[in-house]
Amino acid sequence: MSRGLGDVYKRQKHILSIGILCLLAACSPKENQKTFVYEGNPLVRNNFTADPAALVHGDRLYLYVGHDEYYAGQDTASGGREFNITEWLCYSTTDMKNWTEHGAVLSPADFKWAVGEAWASQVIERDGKFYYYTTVQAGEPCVGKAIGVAVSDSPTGPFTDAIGRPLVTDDMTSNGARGWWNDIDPTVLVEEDGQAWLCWGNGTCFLARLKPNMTELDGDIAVVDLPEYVEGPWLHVRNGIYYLTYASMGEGRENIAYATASGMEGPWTYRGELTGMAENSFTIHPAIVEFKGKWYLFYHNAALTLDGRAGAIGRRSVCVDELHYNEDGTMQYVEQTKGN
Ligand code: FUB
Repeated sequence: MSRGLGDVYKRQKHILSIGILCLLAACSPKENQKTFVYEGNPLVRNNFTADPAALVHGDRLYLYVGHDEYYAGQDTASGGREFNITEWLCYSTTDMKNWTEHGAVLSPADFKWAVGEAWASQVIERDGKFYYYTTVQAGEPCVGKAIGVAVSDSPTGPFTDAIGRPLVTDDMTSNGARGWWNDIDPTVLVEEDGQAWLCWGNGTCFLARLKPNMTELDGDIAVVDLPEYVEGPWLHVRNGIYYLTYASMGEGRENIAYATASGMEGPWTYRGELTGMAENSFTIHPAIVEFKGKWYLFYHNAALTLDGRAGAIGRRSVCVDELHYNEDGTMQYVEQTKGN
């Protein structure tokens, strides 16, 4: 009798071990996925990458970036044509040191109405679905920069167009200084009570509620007045303080500044610069998340030389530095470091 019980116990232990192994296998990077170890900034060194957006899900931090690609003529182009971004890439980590490459997870070609160009994005999770809000160039009849939303059951895709049309088009907002290309750079925040907000814009910072389905605006589009606002807003909340961090105009190039409020409807109080300008780059673009007890600021510079090509306005590199808060909730100025 006691031997019988021992056998059952051994068998259960065996089954448990197999279960744990399967779970570990499912959670670890697949064999054909490439990995790399963080060696300091820039974080990604085998591709030019820009416009970081970070998402923490479970034990893992996912980093979504635009893939800055070289094209002949890039170095003499101007007016936004310096960029050649035809896909968004995803990387992930469980410890900020060992990174897994998930490759391209979305491309403008995944939106039937798009005619190319993959600018800044953010991915967020709600009720088990992952929503990819992103900037794409829309074709007829909504010509101009537009915001699309794709959805997936997994943070690494596949993502598919959630609504078959842009969520925000040029005709929905006033044009301001940047004309047809001011509807770019979406950021999304879901409050504890479930209210979701979409914020975006170049030259003007737009803000609107999202319906619970995450794929329709709910009500009017407001404008948030922020000093030296250029683009790249990022929303986050910590201890009841709401933060709107953005690329602002520094001395001829962008730096990062931010404002805070006690709620999404404002009023927003300007809190000053969070960083200086990025090395060798006209643009900079913030993403802020808490991961395993530490806060991080992701941004890009253009400090990497890859395949003999120096960093440039359209050949940028994502970096990360730690972020610290003061007692009163303001964020401490972040020095852009080499990270090692
Ligand atoms: O990458 C293209 C554009 O440059 C982004 O949409 C802006 O935020 C700026 O980084």
